[in-house]
Amino acid sequence: MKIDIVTIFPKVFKPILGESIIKRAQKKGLLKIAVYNLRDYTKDKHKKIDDRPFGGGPGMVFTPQPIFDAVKCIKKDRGTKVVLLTPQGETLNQKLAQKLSKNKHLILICGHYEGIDERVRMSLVDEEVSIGDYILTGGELPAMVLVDTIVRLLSGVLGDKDSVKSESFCRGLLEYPQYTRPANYKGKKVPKVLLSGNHQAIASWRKEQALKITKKKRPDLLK
Ligand code: 9D3
Repeated sequence: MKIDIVTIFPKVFKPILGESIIKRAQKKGLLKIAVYNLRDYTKDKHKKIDDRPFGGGPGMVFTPQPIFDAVKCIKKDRGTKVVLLTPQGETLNQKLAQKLSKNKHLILICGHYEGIDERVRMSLVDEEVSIGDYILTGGELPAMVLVDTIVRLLSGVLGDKDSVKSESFCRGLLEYPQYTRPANYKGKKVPKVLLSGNHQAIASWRKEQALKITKKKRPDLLK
């Protein structure tokens, strides 16, 4: 998979995308991420990327030209999906991540507080994504969140141990409680069943716990 990110803050991506699982996925050749500075696509001599809104009002608006030119340069074919990170988008969840992970090529455009010219949304954007109902200063963190959740779904990225498959064991439920040694920590004991060696009993205890915790903390997941 190829993911291209268009942003006015290219530097903030390097330390996050250059680490751990995302770095490994790129080394294995399962994924290629590139970050593009929107300012490099301006034709304006001052590298201006925004302007005052027509009709007046506070703030500035991203001008269409640099975004159109950046996407034109980066886009490969009809298989490329252009995603705008914006508070107006569809809220990201595991299902949307799964859907987006099926694409060969994504272009992520990081929106900003100032907003972008509507013609970009109309003519360039295939999908608008938000990461939740709270206000951030820009689409950079949401783009990184989106990349992170997509990358771990690509086949071959995770090892067998922490594989995506094991999530289907208790799919849709919160995790059961985990314990490790010692079996008795300053008088706080690990549930006996986990020390019993009875795998069936352990499995049903975990299922029961997962259900109980989900009912208490996230009843919406059970519907
Ligand atoms: C002034 C009105 N604002 C709408 C509530 C406009 C606005 C605020 C913040 C426009 C953009 C932003 C910056 N945020 C994002 O670009 C963003 C975002 C977010 O703020 N929350 C959750 N997901 C996302 S994805 C992109």
